[in-house]
Amino acid sequence: MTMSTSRPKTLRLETLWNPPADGKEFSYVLRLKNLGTEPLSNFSLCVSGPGRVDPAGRVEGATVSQRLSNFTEFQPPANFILGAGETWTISVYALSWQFRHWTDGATSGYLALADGSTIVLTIEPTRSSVSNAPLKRGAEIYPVPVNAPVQVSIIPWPNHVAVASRRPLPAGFAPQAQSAAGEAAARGFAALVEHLFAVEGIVRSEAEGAVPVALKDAAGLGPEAYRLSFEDETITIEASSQTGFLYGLVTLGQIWRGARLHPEVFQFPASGEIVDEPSMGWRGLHLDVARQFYGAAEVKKLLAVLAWNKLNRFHWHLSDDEAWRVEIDAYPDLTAVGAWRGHGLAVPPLLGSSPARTGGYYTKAAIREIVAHAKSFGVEIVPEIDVPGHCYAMLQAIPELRDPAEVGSYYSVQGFPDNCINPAREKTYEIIETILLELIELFPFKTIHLGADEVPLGAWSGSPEALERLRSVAGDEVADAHAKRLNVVTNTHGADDIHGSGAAILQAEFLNRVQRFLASKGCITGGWEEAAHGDVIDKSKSYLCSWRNVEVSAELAERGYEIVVCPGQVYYLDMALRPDWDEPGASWAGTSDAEKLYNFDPIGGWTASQKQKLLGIQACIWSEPMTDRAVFDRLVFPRLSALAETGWTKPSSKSWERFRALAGLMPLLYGLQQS
Ligand code: TNX
Repeated sequence: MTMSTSRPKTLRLETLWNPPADGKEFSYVLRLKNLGTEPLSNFSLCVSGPGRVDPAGRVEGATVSQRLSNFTEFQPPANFILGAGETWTISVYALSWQFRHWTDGATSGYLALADGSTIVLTIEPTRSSVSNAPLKRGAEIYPVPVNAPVQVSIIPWPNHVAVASRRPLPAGFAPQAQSAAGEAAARGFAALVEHLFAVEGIVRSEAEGAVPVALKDAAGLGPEAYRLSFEDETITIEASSQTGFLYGLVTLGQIWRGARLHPEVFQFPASGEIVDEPSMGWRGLHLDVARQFYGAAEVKKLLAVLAWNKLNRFHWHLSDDEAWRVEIDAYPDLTAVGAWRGHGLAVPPLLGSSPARTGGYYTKAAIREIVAHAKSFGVEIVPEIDVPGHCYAMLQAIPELRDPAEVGSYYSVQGFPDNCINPAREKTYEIIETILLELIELFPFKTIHLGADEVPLGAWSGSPEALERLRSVAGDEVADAHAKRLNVVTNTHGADDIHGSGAAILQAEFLNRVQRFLASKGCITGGWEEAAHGDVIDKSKSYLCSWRNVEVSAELAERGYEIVVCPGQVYYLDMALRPDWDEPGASWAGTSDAEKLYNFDPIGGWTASQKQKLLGIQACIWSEPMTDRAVFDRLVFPRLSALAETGWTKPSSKSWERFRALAGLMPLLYGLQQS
């Protein structure tokens, strides 16, 4: 149980990163200052943030009494008293990886007292001894220039633009539908602009001066295509589907906003046409809601932002080691236990969460509403439950997913022990299939992502049930070798490559069976690239998100997998914009600013036959560093729009200069700009 939590102003935690220099090793220094008048005793210090203290490494000034991934509890020396005005200094000389950015260090800290209560500390972002630069937060805005290279403002840039002359700006628009698809699009568009730009009144009545926009069915156009034409005061959108009409309206809305907000730069055309359709079918965004929780209101606004960028897939990462976020009727503990972190709970306050119970989950009612909302914005949702690895929270809620006779430990790359559900147990399949049936019922797109990433090399090496299964499918030699991995610490410098290992064979057993189950329910299975281990999933009923690099993507396409390209170096939006300390985010995969992302070719070096396997591209938001919503806006925008243009616009029509001139008009999620 969580006990009371207080937050006095008199206790302060400062953290400092000293990079290695002049032959000296690095250190991470934590200083607890007692600025009050009372001495403090009988306490321990708990911190969390993306960076991880190595429990086996040297620590001065304290001992590490608990560590789970990035959550660390430090004990002071015996009988320690922190007197008024005094400072307790802890120096850590071993970390899972060296810090590079200001968001790497502790983002929350508290004291745990002997009676179970906690004291929340005032905490400043970690400083680096070699950088005094002000820390960056908020989106980097590209101001609209005085002279833009184009006269109409549209992102992603359409594939055929032939508009001319200028007419007085309409006050707004009144779409006039002639079919159910047109009507649905008009309603979706009204909701969209209400979400994003309510005060502007883009959709309004003729009584308020709106110009009518005729929505006409045109059977010959593709499923996301539209033709927008301007002629003698008449505006017409032709399309063959709801999404086509919606995209035509979005283009019209964007042109209107440019001309209204920057009348000296952009025009509203009086004649001509825009004929447009996307070059890639899958233009997505992945959001990790496990590491940090995003409420339904945030998800809905994000979906509106996707639609304004003509992005059409939302990959919703609903579970991970740190939390389980979706209501499942058959297993209420998944959310009762797995959706919350806090001091003394099954999952401690990881990644900057507070000692008080924090987190949350989506009820089925909330999910249905979000799915319907997404549909009206032309966005299909792919839910992900990440199995068989990344299951620490799930295992806290449903211990039957583990072999009861399992001994020893293995660790994931993020420092979670024994975080994989057991592929050799019948019970595992019973539970997973029950969960999947509930998910299938919630998500009509009938595509379910099973994760399958980053299973540790030593997974299940202490499970008699798993070893027996391995022995029967791969023989004694493989099983004996796998048993020897028990308690061997791996994953210390990036995720293990488990190709060909016992862990990969057991994972393949699991995926083969679960993928067949999903297919029997008419579903496509998604997976991260590791789901290809053993080549066991049916390539005609699955797709992979390939994250290492474009060479891996090409190789998987060559092997016949359908591919969504999302290389960490450029499309992981938790990667920092630049390598500097003052930039938030991570950089284990690389750094890329909006220009680099814009110019990146996701299918560089692919052969024509490999290109046949391209579904499209997506950006991935992993949430470890996103404690602060101004960090979210900085990392996601305008890079998301740069990705959207890569997915939509033909390479020959792309132009960074034009994109930069228009990007400032695109919405942010929280509206937090760099000051
Ligand atoms: C890798 S690549 C992960 C995630 C982390 C992310 C951080 C992959 C499928 N998994 O678990 O959040 O790196 O950048």
